[in-house]
Amino acid sequence: MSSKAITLGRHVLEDEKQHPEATGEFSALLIQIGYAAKLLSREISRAALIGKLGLVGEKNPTGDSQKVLDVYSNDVVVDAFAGTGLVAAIASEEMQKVKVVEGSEQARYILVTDPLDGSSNTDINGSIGTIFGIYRRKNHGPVDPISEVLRKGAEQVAAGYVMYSTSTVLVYACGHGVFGFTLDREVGEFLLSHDNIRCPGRGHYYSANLARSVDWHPNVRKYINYLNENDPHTSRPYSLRYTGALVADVHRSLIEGGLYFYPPDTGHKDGKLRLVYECAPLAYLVEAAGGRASTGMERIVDLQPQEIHQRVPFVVGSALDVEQYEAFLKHGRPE
Ligand code: FBP
Repeated sequence: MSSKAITLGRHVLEDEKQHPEATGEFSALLIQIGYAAKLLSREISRAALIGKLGLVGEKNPTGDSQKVLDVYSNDVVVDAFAGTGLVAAIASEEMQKVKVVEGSEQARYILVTDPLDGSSNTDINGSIGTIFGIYRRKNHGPVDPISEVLRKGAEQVAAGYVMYSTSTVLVYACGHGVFGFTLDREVGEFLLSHDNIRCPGRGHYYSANLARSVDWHPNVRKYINYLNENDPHTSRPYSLRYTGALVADVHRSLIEGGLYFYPPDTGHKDGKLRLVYECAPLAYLVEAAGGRASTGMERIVDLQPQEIHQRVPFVVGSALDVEQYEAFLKHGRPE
């Protein structure tokens, strides 16, 4: 490995130089996320050896059975910011309420997170992830957790994800492009591996749980039939790839093009994915790379959340593919 490799810390600090008004808190926050990701990467990779597989026997705020790694990941993220004075409050998939971070009332940032995405993959060695979004505090003084967290995704100042798979990759955006870092375990550093990621305009993969398609809007089913038709001029048929982890399917769409969608169905009348800490951060990031993210009707980052664990229909990925999904949903045809 060349000593010229750019670490996450160096990248963040160089970005800070573009902000003469910066206090260093934002950089420290991003570096602390990197630290939490390293810890999680280590423990996740040996979870089967240290009794961290299986269920805890509790349900999370949206009714999902909590895995041991769900709870552990939430603790790691929360503990990583305890006493740092960097984050005033944290909203998480694994916590009913927004957590006001003790002693950090003066902190200038808010963190929203899905500490462990792809829970159904934990015990089968499948890809999993962590999703995060960062907001600047709206108000000063005592923290009003709800108003600080129920914000439009467009107000985020940074967002990203970590993917724990064949390697551990951290991808983030904070207003100047989208960058990916791969964890070099020996060195213990995230090193720049994907510089200025641009999402291809169109791909030839789609990710969706087709087992639920019987419940989907007929126009969504028309769209799938359209993708499965044979027409080399439009790169069809597309190939189906569904990992069971949103982060992994979004990562593929970001790097190779294509899209992921989770429409409403009988069991999820508003869709399955949570707006505040799953959809809004990924939408911010994918749009920063030139992609697109919506409910099929509305842009995700324009949505005003009504409650912390609110679910929304979600389609995300290559701009032309998502636009085509939206056209099918509205008109039942490609445009
Ligand atoms: P978790 O954050 O609880 O894992 O839920 C989200 C998720 O697991 C996504 O990662 C994935 O794409 C989807 O739900 C899988 O849902 P389903 O099993 O219904 O296809």
